[in-house]
Amino acid sequence: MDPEALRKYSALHPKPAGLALQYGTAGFRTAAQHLDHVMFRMGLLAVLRARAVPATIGVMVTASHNPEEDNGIKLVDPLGEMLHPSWEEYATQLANAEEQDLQKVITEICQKAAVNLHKDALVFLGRDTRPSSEKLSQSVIDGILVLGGQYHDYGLVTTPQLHYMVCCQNTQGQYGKATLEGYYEKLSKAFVELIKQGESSLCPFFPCAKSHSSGESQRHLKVDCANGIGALKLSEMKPYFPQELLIHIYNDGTKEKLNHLCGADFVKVHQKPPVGLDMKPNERCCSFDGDADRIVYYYKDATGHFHLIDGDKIATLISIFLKELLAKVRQNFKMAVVQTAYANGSSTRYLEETLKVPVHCVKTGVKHLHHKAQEFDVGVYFEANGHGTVLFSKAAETKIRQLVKEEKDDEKREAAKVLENMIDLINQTVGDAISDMLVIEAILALKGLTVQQWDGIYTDLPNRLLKVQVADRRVIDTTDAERRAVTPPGLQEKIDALVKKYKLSRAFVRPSGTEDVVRIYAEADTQENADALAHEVSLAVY
Ligand code: 16G
Ligand code: ZN
Repeated sequence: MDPEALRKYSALHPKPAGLALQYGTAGFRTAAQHLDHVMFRMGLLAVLRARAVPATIGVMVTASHNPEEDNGIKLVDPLGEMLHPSWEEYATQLANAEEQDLQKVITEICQKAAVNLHKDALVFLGRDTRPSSEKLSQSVIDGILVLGGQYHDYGLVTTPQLHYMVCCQNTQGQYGKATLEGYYEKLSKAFVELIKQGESSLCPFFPCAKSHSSGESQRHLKVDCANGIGALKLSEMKPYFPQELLIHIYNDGTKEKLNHLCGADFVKVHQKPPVGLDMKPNERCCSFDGDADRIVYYYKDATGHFHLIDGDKIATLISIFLKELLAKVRQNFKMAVVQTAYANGSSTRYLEETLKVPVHCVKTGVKHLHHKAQEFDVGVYFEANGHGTVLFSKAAETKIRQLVKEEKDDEKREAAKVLENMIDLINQTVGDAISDMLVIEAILALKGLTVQQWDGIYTDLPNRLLKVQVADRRVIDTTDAERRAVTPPGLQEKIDALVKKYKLSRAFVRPSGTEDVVRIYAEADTQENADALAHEVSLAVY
């Protein structure tokens, strides 16, 4: 490391005095004009991480569903996972170091993490469509180069595409080719094969699929791309499945601002359709978020009533489908669903009692769900907000591929074939709106389900999400996957007493990991009761 070069380049990316940021659940995220030094320093950190593992590391410049004026950055670990928690700590230290301490902090990280400064380092870089992203990723590059690292800049990509590239690179191509064509080809080949399987009389779901795919109207899907990167990447991918799915892109970013009155977060939070997408009764629609790692579905019924199909219903649909196939391949694979406290109570009840699939609840944040899901042969995880994917254990994947090649029993082999294509279609590195969308579309086609039938699997309990500003949100500490408050003393008892007043009720409070607020969630038998309970709990928090 050349201290003089570090000083010189760091001076070109000065830290605003007094600014302290934290690497939170979604990396660093704030107003774009405050992030230049963070970008430079995360370039440095990515090189250190790449040398410590050693492996290729990813850096994504995005602020997901935040307003267009914001930006952010996240590091991606070798197999496409979120950055290891011990390195989140280093990221925070490095981002907040004063100019004169930068060298010292780097040396400390190198010592603590046993970084070999002589190793090669390769960093994969990607960015979203925010106006600030291009310049900010140049600052990341400056950081990479100062420490002698190398980089490959993928330019405009979705967050999950970057995760995919990093995983491909570090598994020597076993997961796929680390190019955009590689991603499009892998996913679309699996999708087209699934749709084709649905047309064969050997399909495990025959004749459901036949009736579905013959209905031309069922092949149309309206996609709100939040005026973001999803629009660019989805239009690049469309030609790979010209007939199987007819995609209509809305909010493509040519007219309006990113995430403005549209996108998955807007639709989920406001429980209403995005602006800029005209919905006819019973048409199937979905929304991506700003970096295309989240998805929700919805439709309007004949009376004009809006129906949201969130991450919980997506997890349920996928679980029903996979459970049926797993029963046919008869391998005793262990399957489970991972949710957070925000999962609608009806979804948990349906999964446990009707579908008889074990459900686990973990803390909010993709990394917690992902980690838990890795314990099973088939781990389905989704947050209610539409973040999620499915993980297959190596053993299960190997067995499924073997059944496809060698199994003589038609029923078993055909079910394994569907599973094999699902494995290839699913982005197992992280939740991916494009991949999840194709998974859902394939399932609806194979099972011959309409969006209304999917929605009707269970009825959501009415719920309300509130946020309140308190003097210090850290006074609230939670346990039991954030479902119970342990501090301040007495708060949980108050919540328990309030919950008892209503039927089918549940409520919890937790400090946000991304905003300076406390979040309150309540559900109950009616919307009035859910609203009242949430309000009463919010008063107890003050
Ligand atoms: C982040 C998380 C998301 C979580 C949200 C909760 C990732 C990639 N993203 O956006 O999963 O739902 O934070 O925010 O982990 P909150 O702590 O403010 O409620
Ligand atoms: Zn996102």
